[in-house]
Amino acid sequence: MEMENLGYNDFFESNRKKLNLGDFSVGRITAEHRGSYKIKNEKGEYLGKITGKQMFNASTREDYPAVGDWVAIKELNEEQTIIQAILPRKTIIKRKGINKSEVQVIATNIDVAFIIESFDRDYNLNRFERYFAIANEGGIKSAIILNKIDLIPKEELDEKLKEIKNRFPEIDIISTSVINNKGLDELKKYIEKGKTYCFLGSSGVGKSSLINKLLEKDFIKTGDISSYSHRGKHITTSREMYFLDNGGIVIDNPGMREVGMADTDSGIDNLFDEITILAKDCKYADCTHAHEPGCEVLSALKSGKINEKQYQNYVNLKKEVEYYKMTNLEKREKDKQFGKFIKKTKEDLKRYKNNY
Ligand SMILES: Nc1nc2c(ncn2[C@@H]2O[C@H](COP(=O)(O)OP(=O)(O)O)[C@@H](O)[C@H]2O)c(=O)[nH]1
Ligand SMILES: [Mg+2]
Ligand SMILES: [Zn+2]
Repeated sequence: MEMENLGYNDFFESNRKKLNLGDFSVGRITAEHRGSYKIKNEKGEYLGKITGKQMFNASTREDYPAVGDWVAIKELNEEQTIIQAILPRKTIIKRKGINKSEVQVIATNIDVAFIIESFDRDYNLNRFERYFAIANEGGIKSAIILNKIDLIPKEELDEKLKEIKNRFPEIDIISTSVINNKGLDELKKYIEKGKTYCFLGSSGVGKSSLINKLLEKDFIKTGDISSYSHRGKHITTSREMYFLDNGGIVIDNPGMREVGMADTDSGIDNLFDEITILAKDCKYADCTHAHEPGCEVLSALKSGKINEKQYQNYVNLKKEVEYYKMTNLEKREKDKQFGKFIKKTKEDLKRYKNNY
């Protein structure tokens, strides 16, 4: 495969020269799996690892290679390489984790971020804005893909498009349907040779389906319409780069839940949406998701769909929201009871100490 079609250009070449990388080859990271990287260059495809020294010197996630990176490599054989260095990144998409110190690198050297929403999922203008912020921060242009337009009548679509244009006049919008092949040609034309496009959006909006259409084959597994009522069920695929016939490069991403949370505001919101969807299917309508049988939230926690931190965050937040929703009288009552409880506990302790 030609380096140009992998996205290589003067920017990376001049940095390669500056870094005096000698006769190391360069390749692009197309996928990552537990510390191993898939790397592609004009000679072929390799599995790469970083050196112990690199690991030792890494202080944050950003010091590790990510999908999209150009790296200098030393080939061990036809299949394996050692990553020697990461070439300076042109752009980066990253988000803060639940712990503010934790940063997740989603992808690097991206030209355009496609922000995808669909009407059956969590269509929301604010969500677009949050994604724009993530892209902007990394110096990346955003474009909107409005998918699944087959699900709403044309008048409603026009209404939505007007709404988006009013709010974000400078952003390109492509509306698509994988079901009746609407907008796919437009999307193809939008994608330029040698440029890299990252697909971002919640699980189930149709990122993988769209990429399959662009590839003109069913490469990536997609969700079936099933248990999440009429919502597409999400199938976990890892983050991976795909190469289109016209020379364009696209990166598929797992949904929000897998990507984890962004900065606190958006993060909690998204997490809330995701878990709220799960909670709808709990056996009991008033499920507290603490111990009840048939609790979908707990089973998601058990299966690793959500992690302990996210679960705790949700439970705490829910308590807060519930407290907030209480009337002032109820709050005072609750606080008074809590005060009584503290007082009683202290007295019990005193008695206990005096007696023994
Ligand atoms: N009605 C409709 N369903 C779609 C469309 N695109 C994708 N889907 C369905 O939505 C579900 C989720 O799609 P998928 O590509 O896995 O979403 P991803 O999680 O964003 O990668 C699948 O069941 C798809 O068949 C579309 O344009 N219209
Ligand atoms: Mg997918
Ligand atoms: Zn529950």
